[in-house]
Amino acid sequence: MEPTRLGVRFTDATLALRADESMPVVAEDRLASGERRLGPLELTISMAPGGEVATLEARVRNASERELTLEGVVLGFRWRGHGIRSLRFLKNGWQSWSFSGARELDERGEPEFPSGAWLRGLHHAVSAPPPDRSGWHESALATAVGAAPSGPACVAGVLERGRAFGVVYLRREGEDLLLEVEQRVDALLAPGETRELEPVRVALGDDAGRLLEEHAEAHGRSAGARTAGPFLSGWCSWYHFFHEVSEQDVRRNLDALAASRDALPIDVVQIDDGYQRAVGDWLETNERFPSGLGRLAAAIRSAGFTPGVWTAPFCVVAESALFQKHGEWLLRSQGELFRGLLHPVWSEDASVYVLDPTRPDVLAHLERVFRELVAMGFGYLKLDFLYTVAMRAEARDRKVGRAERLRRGLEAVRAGAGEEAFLLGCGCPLGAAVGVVDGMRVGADVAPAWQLDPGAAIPGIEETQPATRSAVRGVLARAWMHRRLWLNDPDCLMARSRDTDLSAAERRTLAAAIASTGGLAVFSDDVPSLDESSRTLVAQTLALAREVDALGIPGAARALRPLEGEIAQGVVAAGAQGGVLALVNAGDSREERRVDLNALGLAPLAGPPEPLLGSPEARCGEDLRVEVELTEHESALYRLRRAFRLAVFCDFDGTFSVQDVGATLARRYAADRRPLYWGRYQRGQISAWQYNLELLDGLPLPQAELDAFLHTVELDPGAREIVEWCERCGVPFRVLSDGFDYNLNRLQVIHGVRFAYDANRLRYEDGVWRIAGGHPNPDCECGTGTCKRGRIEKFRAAHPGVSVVHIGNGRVSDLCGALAADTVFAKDTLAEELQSRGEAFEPFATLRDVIPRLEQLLERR
Ligand code: 9PG
Repeated sequence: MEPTRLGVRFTDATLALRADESMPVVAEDRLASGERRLGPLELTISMAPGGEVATLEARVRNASERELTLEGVVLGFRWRGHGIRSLRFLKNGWQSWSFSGARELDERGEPEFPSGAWLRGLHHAVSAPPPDRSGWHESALATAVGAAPSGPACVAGVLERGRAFGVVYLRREGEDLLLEVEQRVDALLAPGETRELEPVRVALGDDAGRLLEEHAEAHGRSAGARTAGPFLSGWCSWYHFFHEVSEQDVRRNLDALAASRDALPIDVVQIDDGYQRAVGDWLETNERFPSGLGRLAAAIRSAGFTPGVWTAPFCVVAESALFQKHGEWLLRSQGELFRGLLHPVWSEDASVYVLDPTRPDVLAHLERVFRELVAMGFGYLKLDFLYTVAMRAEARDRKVGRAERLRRGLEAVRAGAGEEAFLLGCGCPLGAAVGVVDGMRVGADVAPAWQLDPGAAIPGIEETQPATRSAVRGVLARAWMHRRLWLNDPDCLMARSRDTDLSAAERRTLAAAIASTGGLAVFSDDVPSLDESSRTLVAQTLALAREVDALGIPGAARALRPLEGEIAQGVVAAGAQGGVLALVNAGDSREERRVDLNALGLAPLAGPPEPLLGSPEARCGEDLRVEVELTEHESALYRLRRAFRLAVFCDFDGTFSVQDVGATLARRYAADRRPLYWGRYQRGQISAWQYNLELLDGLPLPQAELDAFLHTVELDPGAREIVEWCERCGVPFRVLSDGFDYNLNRLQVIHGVRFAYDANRLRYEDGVWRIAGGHPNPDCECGTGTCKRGRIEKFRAAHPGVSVVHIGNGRVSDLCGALAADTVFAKDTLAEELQSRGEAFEPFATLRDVIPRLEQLLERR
């Protein structure tokens, strides 16, 4: 990969804003490290090549005496000698709903858009491609390009943080591939002013899927992605009730959800579009919601769920009080108010106007609204139609570019909502939201129909309009983003068999896409009217998504052959113990799906793939080639159990990590109460878990402080090695911890290590800890929240004949695990306790000492 070209697009700022971005590259030079003068601009480039990966940083200075509008900066590369006859690439759409799927890199380039620049601008960072991009293909944010189904590949993209929008342009030139990464800034630069651009990253390898994952990890790290939150499931009003939703509908469903808590365990109950008096006035309800938002949130909370609410924070219609009061807060275009979309249900004349976050008063307003919603009790905020604020329009402060407008608006929402609220981006340009949102919708809307009604299709954006097929395409194409940039939101499951045009096969396809990618698991049906088989589909999908997500952070799901077809043919999500395989036929005819599990590194299996969700049985020979025939729009989901002879369970606090997180926190933050409860615990008056509850439940330890503390937690010097060794040898490794999921999630991200775990649950509520036992076992004397013996016994029942190793250091929860294991590695008080009981164990100092012993155990079996 050779750096080739550096170019800039700019205009004289005294000119009025052009209606589109068709400004060509006006100055260019060779791309190399150092300073370059391009016309009135001075560019400083630094390149950090690292083997097969290069990261470039760039800075632009206006070296002239005039104001300039910096439209964009181009960094170009040439990939020589890839030797691929027919190249394919992943086209990633600009915002949540935009087309994402694989395409052929043909000679023609991006097809001409049939419906004008404004409409194109709903789904592209650049509403009208400049003439010099004709014949080029494009992908927003990042792309993978290479051979299909497998072979050499290149990933390139912009590690966005809200300073610019990245677009990667691709074109074949003879044997070479030209690859130009553009950053769209669209902001005014004063004389002498300097701007940092976003980092650009380019990497080569032989596995497009793996390259995309590494790219997202690098992006997440550089942008401070919020990826460590717990798994989330929920119910949403939209896809059954749509705009007509009423308070009564929500309450009926709330009651049904509370009554089905055991069968359908969910966290969030989310009210969608339809409650508000007018778009823009988010705190006031219409006549269908007589109690108002606050009371409804309280009802949801007292039923034991997290209340969630939908808003379109930047959208305003003429009917709103906000519009009447603050017409001056809106983006404009050529002397008129700018329209971010047309929506006949929201407004009499369909016009939807857009707030201008370059105004401090608008930011203060956003902050106020979201502070108020959180004060009402909403902990989950779905933020919709976010792209509108980043479209080409006139803002008051022209020094703030389009990506930055979105970023500032989102940051104001975060400032108002606080650190604990879960923010879900929807209709959102992806990159600019990394580090602010917790979740991101990664596909078009699902719908109770597979395909869009042709009568409703808008030329050029058909593939982005609500349809289950389009949603599934995006979810598979963007599976690699999960837990690297945020938690993926695949959109809602609709499991009902009435009031829907989805066939049973299509419902299973949607369920399989949600379950196998492990993101948010939200369903949207009228719960009281669900029949038994639909309820089962919901329950199983939620449980499987939870299981896939629990395979470890970052996310485990990987699309099969991501460059091959427009819609990936399936997903595999597996750890050493196994996982799930989804095979998808989004086509309109019967098709055979084949996958070689051996080639995927999953051999040996403990048995044939087990059909889930009522999927058809698959053929699977000794060679682990799986074959199944799928009818149109049908998918099959399988559980894969991998064969292994040895399994390792490892304590976390003081064993996998150096410090004991829970004990340190208790000592530091509950010092006053600790002696009292410690005494009670020592005397056997309270259990270990009750001790935890007394000290930690309600702990007012601010999240930022906890995070700062977690950053000081070190891992055992052999921690990473033992995980890697287990992965390499096909030995399941699982952390068993009487600590908390939140901390384990954070620490996986902080240390870039991935492991599955069982632990207790920790949530923040009103600034304080709320803890819950993860796996208590009343039959065990340990009295912990996560009984290690219970976990190990459950594992043994499912895997008879497997030799179980337990590694630990503590006398309470680890003793209980140790006594249930075949081989015990012990140090500290666990070693003392076992010694005094005359129980066998192997002493160790660090996990490094354990690895050679595991090797012997594996050989001996
Ligand atoms: C509420 C809905 C739901 C849904 C969101 C968003 O292209 N379109 O016309 C289009 C319309 C609606 C839409 C997406 C696209 O849905 O994704 O979950 O909240 O708004 O109005």
